[in-house]
Amino acid sequence: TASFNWEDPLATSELYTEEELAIQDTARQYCQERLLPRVLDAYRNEHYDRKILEEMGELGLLGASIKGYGCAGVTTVASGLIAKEVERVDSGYRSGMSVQSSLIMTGINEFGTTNQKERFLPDLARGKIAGCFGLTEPNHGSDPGSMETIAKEHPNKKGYFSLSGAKTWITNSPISDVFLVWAKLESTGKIRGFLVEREKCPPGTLETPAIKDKNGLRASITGMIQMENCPVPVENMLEVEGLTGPFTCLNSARLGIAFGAIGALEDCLSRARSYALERKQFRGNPLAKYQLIQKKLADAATDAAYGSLAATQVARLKDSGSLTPEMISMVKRQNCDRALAGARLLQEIFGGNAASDEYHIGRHVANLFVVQTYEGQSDIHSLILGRAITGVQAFC
Ligand code: TGC
Ligand code: FAD
Repeated sequence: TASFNWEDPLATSELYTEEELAIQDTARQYCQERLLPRVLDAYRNEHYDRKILEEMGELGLLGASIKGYGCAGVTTVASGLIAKEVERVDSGYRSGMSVQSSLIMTGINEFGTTNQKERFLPDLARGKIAGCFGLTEPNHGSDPGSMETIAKEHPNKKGYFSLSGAKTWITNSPISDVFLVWAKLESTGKIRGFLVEREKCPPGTLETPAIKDKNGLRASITGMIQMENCPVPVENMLEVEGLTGPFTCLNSARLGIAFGAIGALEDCLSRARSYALERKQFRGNPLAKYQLIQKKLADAATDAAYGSLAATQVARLKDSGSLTPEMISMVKRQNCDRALAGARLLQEIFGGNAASDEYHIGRHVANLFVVQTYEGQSDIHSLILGRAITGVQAFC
């Protein structure tokens, strides 16, 4: 007879193939053995170890669902499980991986020329080069369609565009070799994607200062992309026009976040459960004996189980070709909201010790606020869903 497993209450793992489970195991082993021992130091010192991308590349974790070009070609579910294992350690580590895998590599794979794919994808897959995705600007975050970054014909260099403008809050920008920058083409007013290569930019045309002193996602590096008449060859423009380009990349990354946020919540749950069993208050009773504590654990376990099931279903629908972007909005929003709310509640179980970073829970809470904000803040996903439900758009 079946018995209840608090770590997988709805037996979601039964929906995974043996290969998917093996990939999850490999990712979990790497994350627990190699990332977890580094995370406290990285978070305290706001340091992202560039070697992590190479290590992930060696294991085939980067751009894992892409077929060819040195990528593993796994299912969307397997790729989601990788995100879940990385974020079980820290959202910032998942962030560094998502930007490389889902944002820049997906952009090149979906909309790149054969030449662009051959030039960039194998090195990105191995983590030999680092990439980032520049959509958000200082004046335009939720509304990227109003971006001000401009690409125009270069006045002095034939066969080149000149890019000017600023992107902000860009994960990996200070350490990136290649930047997928979204800009409006002056001649058409349409948004286009450009692959900007750091080593080919003349001095003073590209700056990528880090944004320091963050109060979340400190194990990930974030910065700006400042461009002033930055020359980019015509052959580095992607073959897609309009917001469909960046949003297609975001579809992939947002689904990864739906898995990842649940990984973070599961880590909070496991740590809170252990703490509640060990910590004794009032006549030697463990906290776990008290009903209010049990309710917190039950709520978080339920949200994690529902979130895993839903993300798995959406990933399967992606692979069978029946996905709609609204499904992704639904799981990105719900899983981030529930992970953040759950982590905050579980934090209470640690009492004063929650204030020490050695218990890890405060780090997850601070990270999950950011995860709920980037790639479409939850209220923005509510509006995407509201538009799909009513047929009326409420953005402006
Ligand atoms: P809207 O009129 O809705 O659409 C404009 C065009 O885009 C197409 N489109 C999509 N295509 C593919 N997938 C999707 N999910 C799509 N959503 C829209 C749409 O069909 C249309 O095409 P066309 O051909 O008709 O022009 O655009 P809008 O300007 O009204 O947009 C509103 C809204 C709210 C949906 C959108 O702007 C939005 O999602 N805002 C949130 C911004 C966001 O998510 N930014 C993310 C920045 S990257 C990031 O945060 C990375 S963090 C990574 C990490 O560290 O892990
Ligand atoms: P705003 O758009 O100013 O929104 C502020 C608040 O107003 C939000 O709560 C929002 O939901 C609400 N709001 C906005 N419009 C409406 C409306 N019409 N109706 C109701 N409410 C509304 N971007 C990238 O391009 N690449 C990256 O790699 C990247 N990495 C990031 C890493 C970190 C650590 C952070 C913090 C951000 C990152 N971002 C990145 C940017 C991120 O995507 C944006 O911060 C996010 O999209 C929100 O934009 P904003 O900060 O400008 O907020």
